[in-house]
Amino acid sequence: MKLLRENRGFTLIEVAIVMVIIGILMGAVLRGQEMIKNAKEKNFHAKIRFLASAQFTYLDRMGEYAGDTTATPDGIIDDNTTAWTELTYQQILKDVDERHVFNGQFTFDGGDAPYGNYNYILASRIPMWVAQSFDIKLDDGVGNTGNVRWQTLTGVAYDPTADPNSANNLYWWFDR
Ligand SMILES: [Ca+2]
Repeated sequence: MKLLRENRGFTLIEVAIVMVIIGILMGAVLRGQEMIKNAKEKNFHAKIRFLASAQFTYLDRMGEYAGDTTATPDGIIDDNTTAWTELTYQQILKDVDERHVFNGQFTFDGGDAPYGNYNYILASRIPMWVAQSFDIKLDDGVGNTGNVRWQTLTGVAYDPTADPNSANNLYWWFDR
């Protein structure tokens, strides 16, 4: 009789308890992933805005944008390397600011279509959903119109049906 009791396997209650524990653990993992996702998105938004304000700080201090290398500054950033050298020399930015949380980097440039008279910050290799969320915050939420634009790494412009995690390059004409 004792032997029978010991070999009876798991009771329903025991199975239920184990399932509940597994459920709680999975919920915690998913919530954790969601929190990390949100934190990275917020960090990215804050960082790119910080870079724009860094250029305005430099403009205020030096009378021209960092990276505007024409002999008589024309207001258009034309050299990203110089932009970073000047911004870090003025201690407005640090070298590490050049990279973002999605493992791509920021580039300052300007003078390109469709807004040849203005400057942009390019953020490379960010998930499409982050590009879109930034566009919604600052612009129109559409990838091929307005001051915020994004496209795939191979230059395919705005495809709202694409995988939201696909890598995109984001352009923000921050001084327009
Ligand atoms: Ca847009």
